[in-house]
Amino acid sequence: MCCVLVAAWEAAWGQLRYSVPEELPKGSFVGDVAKDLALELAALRARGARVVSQGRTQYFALHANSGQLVTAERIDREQICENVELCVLRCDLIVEGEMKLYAIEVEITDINDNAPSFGEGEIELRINEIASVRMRYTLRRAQDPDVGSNSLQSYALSGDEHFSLSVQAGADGEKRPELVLAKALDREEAAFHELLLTASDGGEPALTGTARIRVIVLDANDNAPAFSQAVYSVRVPEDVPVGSALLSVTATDPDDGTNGDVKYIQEISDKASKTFRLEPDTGEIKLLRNLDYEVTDFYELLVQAHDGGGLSDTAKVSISVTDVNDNAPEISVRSALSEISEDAAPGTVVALVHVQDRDSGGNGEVYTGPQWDRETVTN
Ligand SMILES: [Ca+2]
Ligand SMILES: [Ca+2]
Ligand SMILES: [Ca+2]
Ligand SMILES: [Ca+2]
Repeated sequence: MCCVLVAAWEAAWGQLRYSVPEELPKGSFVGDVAKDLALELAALRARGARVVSQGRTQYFALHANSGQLVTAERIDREQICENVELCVLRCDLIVEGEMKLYAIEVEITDINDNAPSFGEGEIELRINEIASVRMRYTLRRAQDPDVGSNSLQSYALSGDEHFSLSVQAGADGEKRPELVLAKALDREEAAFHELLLTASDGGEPALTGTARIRVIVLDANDNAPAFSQAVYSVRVPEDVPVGSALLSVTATDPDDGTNGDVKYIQEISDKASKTFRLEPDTGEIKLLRNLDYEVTDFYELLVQAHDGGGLSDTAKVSISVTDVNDNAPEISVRSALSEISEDAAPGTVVALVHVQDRDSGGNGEVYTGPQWDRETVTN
């Protein structure tokens, strides 16, 4: 396998150049030094040939029996040649008996041993629900320390029709992913959006890295409170005690926080405001003073629901007061004869009596009958 990957470079100006992929196991074949330098193995062995790397770590060794250059360490291209496209290690073959030194260059070629990575944690974005479609949001870039086609090639986004992906190429050729708002948000419909950003390199096979994107949709006051009914009607008996709750009005607002906080207000110009009190927090309508069907049998109130962001709704409240038999009939003598002859003919009018009951219907019907006797009239 190693031998297939390894290719010997032509020796030029007495210099040997080889090329091996990174991450080969220790002892892997790099180049046939003895053959390429036309040195005899016996001479190499006899004269004490060795390979010395430039730098602290000895990456290569000379295999004494075969005269081959082999790896003395596993070589990680990304570690020794960070951000360098062409990664070359240099060493010298020293033949002590001949006092000769042959320079050797070994190019370490890249293998696709790193997947693109977005680092730790998910990407969190906070976007207002009224953000304009086509707004762009910069996303974290993925890193892939490999080079060429083994490095980062493309991004893809999945998860939600509200968002699409745009990849901009920077001046340095680096790809910058951006999230684009493709469809208007609505916090009341979805307060969060979960997306998946995938980065791929161009290796064979391609490696990928993913990042979860969590979009938190911030609230705007885009809903007015709405009453459950346009008109609330209630019938209450006139003797209902002061302080009683007669009915409740309810408005809902799906927004968040103060944008969805509903307070109820009774229109103060209303004459009914002295009789009824609307509780601002609950929408309960309570009786402030006694009702009297005989004075007012119908009230109409206008009530408003306000949210904390200045939007409101109005509803009508109709209160019908029903009669209770709370009045005795009143009798008044409008005119009467001061005296009457005892032989007055039957049918003589002796007094005009006015009988009144302030109640209505059956409660106000006055029955004048046998209890009316002579004593009552003359007294
Ligand atoms: Ca890679
Ligand atoms: Ca690599
Ligand atoms: Ca609202
Ligand atoms: Ca909202």
